[in-house]
Amino acid sequence: MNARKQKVVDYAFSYLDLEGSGSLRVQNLVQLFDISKNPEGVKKSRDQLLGEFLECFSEGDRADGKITKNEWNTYYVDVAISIPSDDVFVKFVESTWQIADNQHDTAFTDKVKSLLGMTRQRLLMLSNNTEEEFKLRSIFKQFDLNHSGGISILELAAMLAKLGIVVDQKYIEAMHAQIDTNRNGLIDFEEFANLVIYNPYK
Ligand SMILES: [Ca+2]
Ligand SMILES: [Ca+2]
Repeated sequence: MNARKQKVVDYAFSYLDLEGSGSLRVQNLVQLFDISKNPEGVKKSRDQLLGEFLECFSEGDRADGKITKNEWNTYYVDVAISIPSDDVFVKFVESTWQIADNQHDTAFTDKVKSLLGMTRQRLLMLSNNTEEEFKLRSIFKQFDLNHSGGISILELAAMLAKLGIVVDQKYIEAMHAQIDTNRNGLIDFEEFANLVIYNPYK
């Protein structure tokens, strides 16, 4: 694999290893595995792709339900052979794991981090610098416009506008993905409180 391919493969691993444990769980990845946005040039079906993916982690030492960084690399070395184009390969890895475009670009991630920091500051201002749960809950409710119990990407966009933070949609999506740690598509109260209280995105 050349440097460009390696970079996205490394990034995908760290992106998926939420707890920084150094290995990924096959079971979790199967649920995420997405081919709906595969770039042109990748013609295989989900069953085929997932089959090859699972096959790679089903032999000997590799059959323990976990994927180490090395095993991850081994898999993608094979994939890279069947997808010679760097552009197609990068898009393929991004779309499989729903990594937003450019997210592994350092300038982009730095900007997302600083936006998260800014959002946190404004939320703290709004709560008069208290981190008390009832106060945070009432702020959270204001931004959960449809009372679904979670903040969607659209609701996050409205929240940021209200906080005076105006940015492109791609940043909003990336911020949402960062805050939504359990990846269910909504920022629930715990995830919201994490952002405000712990500032985990320094
Ligand atoms: Ca909602
Ligand atoms: Ca969530």
